[in-house]
Amino acid sequence: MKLAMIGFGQAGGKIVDRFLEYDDRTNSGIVRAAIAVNSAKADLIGLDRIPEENRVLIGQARVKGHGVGADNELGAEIAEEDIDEVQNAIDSIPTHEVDAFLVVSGMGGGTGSGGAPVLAKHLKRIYTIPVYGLGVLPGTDEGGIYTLNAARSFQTFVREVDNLLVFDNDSWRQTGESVEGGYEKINEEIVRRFGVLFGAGEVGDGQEVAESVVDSSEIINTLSGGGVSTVGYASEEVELNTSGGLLSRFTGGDGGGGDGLDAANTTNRITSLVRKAALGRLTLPCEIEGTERALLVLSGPSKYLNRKGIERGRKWLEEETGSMEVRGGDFPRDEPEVSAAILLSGVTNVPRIKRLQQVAIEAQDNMDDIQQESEENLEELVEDDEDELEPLF
Ligand SMILES: Nc1nc2c(ncn2[C@@H]2O[C@H](COP(=O)(O)OP(=O)(O)OP(=O)(O)O)[C@@H](O)[C@H]2O)c(=O)[nH]1
Ligand SMILES: [Mg+2]
Repeated sequence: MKLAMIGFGQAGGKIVDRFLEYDDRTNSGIVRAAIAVNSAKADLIGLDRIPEENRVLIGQARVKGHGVGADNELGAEIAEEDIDEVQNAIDSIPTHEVDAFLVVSGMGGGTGSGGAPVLAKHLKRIYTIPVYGLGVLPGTDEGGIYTLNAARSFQTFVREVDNLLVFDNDSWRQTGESVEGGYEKINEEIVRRFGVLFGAGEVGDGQEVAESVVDSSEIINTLSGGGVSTVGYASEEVELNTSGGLLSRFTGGDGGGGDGLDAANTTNRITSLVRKAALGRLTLPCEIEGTERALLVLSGPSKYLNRKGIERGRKWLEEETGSMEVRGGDFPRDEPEVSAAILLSGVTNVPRIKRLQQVAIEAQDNMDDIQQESEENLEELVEDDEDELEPLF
């Protein structure tokens, strides 16, 4: 499917930049337009691929191009104040050629964390196409302010978008790596997983037509109904030789099926990839049981894909998730691997989110206490004043 991607804040901009690179490399055609919004000038300059005219600096009057320093309320305020500037950039994209918006942001900082939900709300008011969020949760070692920002941002972001796709940095960070090097790898993982999913609905001319190809409406239907989504992924290398070519005649495939491939092997490979994808590391770890809707996308050279494998994988997913709404299909690509990507939409049992919600509630209680305290202080002050003033009247 074709997306208009808007990266909000530094992480958001970097990830959209990587999506453009992925699009170029794989010819997947999912990024119809790319925009970056930030309050930090240096971060916008540091982007590689997003066109310069699509880089929008907000909050100049307030923070002079220096970012908001993880103040997410300030991030939200400047997004509201400068929403027209963001809209100007969006005006230049052909939204009639776009299937959905994808607003991408790191939820732990200030600019993206505060601004992305504001932008999502604005887009929903103006456009009829779906507005999805791709929100990145901070590592738990980043500190309290990042966790608190994420807790707040998550609450509003999930309410404003049609579906919030989540990636949790915390379960993907690797020890012993520099933060930057770590983000490089993490961003690659983000782009691969979401790229395969969104790319599935975008089989172009000249590509082979799949047996049961996934199209954009299936992605949209899986995401509709809202809530939080997570993505599982697994892949296996296969030989990429053109059918009827020299290599395939000599190697004879691995069992002597119709086109040199054993159908049972093909089916078994698919079913085990589906299990690995669903039971392995998800972008947001959770219990898959209780998932409301799911979409299974099998991609790879079409001779390695078959309907039976996909059907079995789909059935297995239905049993494991308990969902009555599991879609599945294939995405033929000439790459030397077969992969299974699984979108689990409307997941309910997510320990990380429960902890974040707890943090938000505690912070709210603290705020209420502080507020009440300051109100009491104020009352006392006024009373004191009244006491003192009384004799005068
Ligand atoms: N996956 C990923 N996460 C990142 C990356 N850069 C930052 N983050 C995460 O995103 C959070 C927010 O950071 P930024 O995006 O830099 O924050 P910002 O929106 O620019 O806001 P301010 O810098 O406070 O103005 C951090 O706490 C990290 O968890 C990145 O390249 N990839
Ligand atoms: Mg920043």
